[in-house]
Formats: sequence, C-alpha cells, structure tokens
Amino acid sequence: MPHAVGVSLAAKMDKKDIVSFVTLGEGSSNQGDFHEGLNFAGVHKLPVITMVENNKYAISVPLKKQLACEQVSDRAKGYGMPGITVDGNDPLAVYDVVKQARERGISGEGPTLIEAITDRYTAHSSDDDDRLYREKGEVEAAKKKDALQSFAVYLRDTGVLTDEKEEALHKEVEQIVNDATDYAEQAPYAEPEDALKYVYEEV
Ligand SMILES: Cc1ncc(C[n+]2csc(CCOP(=O)(O)OP(=O)(O)O)c2C)c(N)n1
Ligand SMILES: [Mg+2]
Repeated sequence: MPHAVGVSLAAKMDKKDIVSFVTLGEGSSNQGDFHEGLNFAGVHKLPVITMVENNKYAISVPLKKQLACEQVSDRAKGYGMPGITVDGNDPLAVYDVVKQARERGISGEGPTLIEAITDRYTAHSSDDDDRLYREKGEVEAAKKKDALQSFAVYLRDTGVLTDEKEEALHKEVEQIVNDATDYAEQAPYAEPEDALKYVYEEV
C-alpha cells in the first residue's frame, strides 16, 4: 500500500498518466499500512486502485473475526473514496470495475477501493491444515465456482477458445513460468549494501 500510494503521488506531481494498482488479501486489510495508505490517497485524491481479494480467511481467521463492519468495501467511506464489491470469480465484472476505477484515476477524480469476493481452494500454506477450521463441503462448493473453469466454459461457448488455442496457451504459460524459475534460481544473491538503496535520495 505505501509503495502504490507513493507511486501515484509521484505520478500526480510529475503530471504523468499513471494509475497505480495494488492487490492484497482481506487479512492484510486489517493492518495499519492499508488504512494509512487509503487515507493519504483519499486526502490527496491520488490515482491509485486498491483491490482486496476477499477469500474470507486470513490463514485460519474467518471474516467475522476480522471486520467489525460488513464488507471490506464499507471502509472506503471513511477515506472519501468509492468502495465497490464485485464477484471476484467473474473476470468480466472485475474488468468492468477496474476499468471505471482507472478512468476515475486518470481524470483526476482520485482513488477507488475494490473488494473482489473469491475463495481459497487450498490451505493458506503447507504449514496450515484447513480441515481444522472449515468444512470439506465448503471447499468443494467453492471449487465449483472457480473462474478458471467457468470462464473457460464461457469462452468455449462463445467460440473464443478452442482445444488448439487452450493447448498453445498452456504451453506458453508453462514456458514463461519455467523461464522465470530458472532465472530466479540462477540469480546471484543481493549484496548486503543493496538493502540501503532506494530509501534515501542519493546525492
Ligand atoms: C506484517 C505481517 N504481519 C503478520 C504476518 C503473518 N501473516 C502471514 S499471512 C497472514 C494472513 C493473511 O491473510 P490474507 O491477506 O487474507 O491472505 P490469505 O490467508 O487469504 O492468503 C498473516 C497474519 C505477516 N506475514 N506480515
Ligand atoms: Mg484471505
């Protein structure tokens, strides 16, 4: 949040057509940075879009124990910006609200908070056993709404996606991921002094 808001402040000062975009989990939206960032962005009408992916759990903590209000988007009011809740499993609906938020940012109207409702199909990490805090049925039901599946069906129905295109796409994605993995695994460790970079202006 602080970085995204800082980038949008720089864009406004430099009169550049930039809208910054930041995503975080709903659990992260309960921490200080989120609120300071939104407040600063709201006060200064900065071109930043904040998207909270609300999958209803912060590791094992359910939404009811995270928020005192109903929705994450309700918090936008306190920071003087629109707060929109969208079905995060519907790519076209998400595209629509992000596009509108971008137009707001570009035209100088300021920031937008978007809450995309979605689901987590696995435990938080390999250290987390989600059978301890949620029913198996809940996860099974959520998987049926997986946008990767439902959007693929939609694209097939509308004739956009074919077997050949899907295979080519998977190959391309696999290649990109493999290349990035190789690049990262072969990259040298950062120099310790690098930790001091980009904090203070270097004169
Ligand atoms: C500043 C900070 N505080 C606490 C943690 C420990 N922590 C890691 S993930 C997490 C919960 C994140 O919840 P959410 O953003 O909803 O992500 P999800 O569990 O849905 O993946 C916490 C508290 C952390 N990584 N950093
Ligand atoms: Mg979460």
